[in-house]
Amino acid sequence: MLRAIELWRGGIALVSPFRTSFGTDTSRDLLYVRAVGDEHSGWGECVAGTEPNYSSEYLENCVEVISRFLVPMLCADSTAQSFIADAAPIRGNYMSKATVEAALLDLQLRDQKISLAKFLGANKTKVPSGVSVGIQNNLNNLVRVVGEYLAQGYVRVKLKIEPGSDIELVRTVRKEFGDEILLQVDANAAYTVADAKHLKQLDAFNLLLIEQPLPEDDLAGHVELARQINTPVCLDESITSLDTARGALDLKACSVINIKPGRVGGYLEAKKIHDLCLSRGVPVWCGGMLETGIGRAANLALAALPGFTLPGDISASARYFARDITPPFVIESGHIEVPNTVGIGVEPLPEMLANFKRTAVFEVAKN
Ligand code: OSB
Ligand code: MG
Repeated sequence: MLRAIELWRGGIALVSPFRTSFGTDTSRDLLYVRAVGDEHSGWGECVAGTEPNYSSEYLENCVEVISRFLVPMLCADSTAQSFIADAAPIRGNYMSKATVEAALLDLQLRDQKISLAKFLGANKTKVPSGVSVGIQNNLNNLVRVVGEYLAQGYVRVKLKIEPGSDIELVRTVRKEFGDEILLQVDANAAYTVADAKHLKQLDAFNLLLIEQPLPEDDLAGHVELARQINTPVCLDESITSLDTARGALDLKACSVINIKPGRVGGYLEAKKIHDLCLSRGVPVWCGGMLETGIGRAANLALAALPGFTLPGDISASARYFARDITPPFVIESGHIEVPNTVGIGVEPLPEMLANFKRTAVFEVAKN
């Protein structure tokens, strides 16, 4: 039975600034939802950023939506599944819904004594680990940073690109590290379809894919671009649901999908998108939002599903934080182990949680 929902707020510094085409992050503002039951509690991490620049959602807005609209929908019998059905009238707000859903799932799976990986249908005990490399100040730094990650065993490198910082980055990394490494780029919507000819130069570098080249609403532009370039187009920001995934595939706006549970309203929807892509032979991979161990643990469970045939952006804790909120996830021979105990398999360390504030407690009505 669900007794209460708590909101926990805090922050954590990144080990190095992370620059994308939409901005630079040096730390993460954190919001966790804790679902308190009779015997256990479950944790969910909100992936929204401080500012609405990756998508229209942002952290303070999630606090408001969760407190004002989502929590009042809960009762003692709520499950992740009933919550998602009840929350259907609330439009958008995917990251807010995903946070509450994740906490409820963790709680109910702990009660049922099964792991999230098992619940979702995982068939792997560890997953290959890729790394997302932010835009660097110069090419020397890029080579150094990529070299360090490769030395740590990361099996796939993703370079963030933007107009003015693209073809040369890829050329340099290929020249330095060879044609064998798995390499892809992510533009975070920084181009327009008028850049198709420019982006076609990427075809020379045998990339796994180009992620979200154009604005999230520009599906027609992605269709046009995908026709003109040979590099597979992968969508991130544009895919917010099973429906948008199906539409993008039907239209041929993309041939690969980056699945982020936060962006699509939770793990249940993420699983549906995975199932659709698996049935169509469309490769998927698990994206990241610089999550701490709470979100990372749940993403590892998802990434262990059979359709996740490309390495994801789930790196080791040390790639992000000097000290994670949970026991650290480590990379070993290019892989990270999938938690296999109950629920998401981890909890915040008490000494780390001591730096957080419990900013709200909502008692849940007894039916
Ligand atoms: O576009 O995939 C993205 C981080 C924050 C917001 C958007 C993105 C990213 C990343 C980092 O690329 C992935 C990670 O290592 O968590
Ligand atoms: Mg992306």
